[in-house]
Amino acid sequence: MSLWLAVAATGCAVEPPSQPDGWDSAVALQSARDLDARPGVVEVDLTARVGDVEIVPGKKTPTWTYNGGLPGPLIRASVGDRVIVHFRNELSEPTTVHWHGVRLPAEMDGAPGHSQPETPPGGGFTYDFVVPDAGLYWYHPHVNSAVQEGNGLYGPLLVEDPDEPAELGDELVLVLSDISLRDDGSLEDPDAGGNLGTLFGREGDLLLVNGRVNPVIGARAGLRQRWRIVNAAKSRYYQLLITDHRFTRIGGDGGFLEHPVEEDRILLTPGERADVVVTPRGAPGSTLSVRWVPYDRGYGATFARPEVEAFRLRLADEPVVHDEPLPEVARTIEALDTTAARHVDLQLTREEDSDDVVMGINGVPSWKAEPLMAAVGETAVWTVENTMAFDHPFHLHGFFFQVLGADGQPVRPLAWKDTVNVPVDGSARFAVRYDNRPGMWMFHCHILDHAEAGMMGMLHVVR
Ligand SMILES: [Cu+2]
Repeated sequence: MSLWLAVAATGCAVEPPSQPDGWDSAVALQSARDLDARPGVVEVDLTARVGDVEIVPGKKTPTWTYNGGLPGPLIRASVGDRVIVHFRNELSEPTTVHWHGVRLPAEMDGAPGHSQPETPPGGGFTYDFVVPDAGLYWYHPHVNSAVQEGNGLYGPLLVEDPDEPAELGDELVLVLSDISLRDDGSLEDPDAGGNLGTLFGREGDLLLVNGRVNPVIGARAGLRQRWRIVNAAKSRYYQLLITDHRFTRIGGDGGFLEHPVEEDRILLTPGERADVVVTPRGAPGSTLSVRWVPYDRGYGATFARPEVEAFRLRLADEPVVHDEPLPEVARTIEALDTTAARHVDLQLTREEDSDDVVMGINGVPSWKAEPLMAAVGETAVWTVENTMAFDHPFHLHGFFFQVLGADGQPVRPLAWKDTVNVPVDGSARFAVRYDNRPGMWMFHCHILDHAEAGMMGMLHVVR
C-alpha cells in the first residue's frame, strides 16, 4: 500500500500526491530571465543567433536559436502584464519576431514592411506590448519564415491567469516541432525536395518535443497532468494519441473553451495550440507511448510518414489510486453577432508558373496582392475555400475569431482561435470582430513553404 493510500485511509491531513522526482527534467525549458523587478512588467533579452545544439546524441548541430536554445526560452507573463523584449539579430540575414496569437498593436506584430521594417544583421528592435488574454502563444520570425523557423527559431510565450482554477494538473509546456539533419548533424538544405517539397510542405524527419528526440516524462498512474501544447513545426500536422487513453481538451489558441471536450486524439495544425488534461493509467513501472499518427492533409500524407513515437511516459512504481475530479473550467464566451457582418470570400489557389511552385489567395501571390480593407469595430464573416489537393492551416494575425459551421452558426464549444484548418476541397468559415487596433495585419497559410510560395495576404484595418 502506498504512503498516500495509507495516510488517506486514516483520514489524516496529507500532502497532495506528486509527480515522481525529476518527472519533467527531460523536457525542461529554459526560462527567459525577467530583468525588471516591477510587478506587472516582464522584460527580457532575446537574441537570434546560430548556436551548437545537441539534437542527436554525440552530434553538434549549428542551429538557428533564440538565446542559444532549441526551442527559444519560455517567456512567462500574467494577464495584463506589459512585456518588453529587447531583440537582437545576430543572424547573417534580416529577421523579425512575430507574436503568434497575441492581440497587440500592429506596430509590434513583426510583419516586415507592414508593421515594422526588417531587423538587419547586427540590428535590434524593442517589442513592447500588453498581453490581454490568458493562453499559450508563441513567437517566430516572419522573414524567410520556412527557413528561419525550420532551422529552429521558435519559442513559447505563456500568459497565465491567476484566477483560473487551481489543481487542473501538474503543468508542462510542450513545444512540438520537427527538423531534418544530414549524417554529420548539420541542418538539411532548406530547398530539399525542390518544387515537390514546396508543394507538399517540408517536414523534418526527426520529431522534437521541447527540442528533444523522444524524451521520457515521469508520471504516476492516476495522477493528472496538464499539457500546454503548441505545434511550432513549419509543415507537419501533429496528431497524438495514447492507446486506451482519452484527453480532456480544456483550451485552444486563445485560452479556455466554453466547456471541456473529451477527445481520443489531439490534432494540431502548424500554429495551433491545445490545453489538455490527461490521466495516465497502467501498471506501475510500465511505459506509455505517446504516438504521432498520420493525418491525411493531402495526397501522400498518410503513406509518406509512418506512425512514430513522439515521447513516452514512464509510470512510477507507486500509483495514485485516488482520482481527484477535474475542477470546473467553464468559460462564458459570447457568440459574435454576424447579422450585419461584412462578408469576405477567399480562395486558396495555386498559380500557373512554369518554373516554380507559386501559390496565392484569390489567384494572386502575396507579392502582387492588394490589401483587403476593413474598419475598426466592424464584424466580418470570412469564408476561406480550398481549391488545392492539400489542406492549409489558415492564420489571421492580431485577432481571434470564432469558427462557424456550414449553417453559419458558431461551432460548439465556443472558442477563440487564430488558426483554422481548411481541408482539401473544403472550406473554413469564421467570424471576427476588429477591435480598436488599426493597422496592417497579415493572413496566410501556416505551412510556411506555402506562405513563402505566395499564400499570404494583408488586411488593412482603418479608423
Ligand atoms: Cu498551405
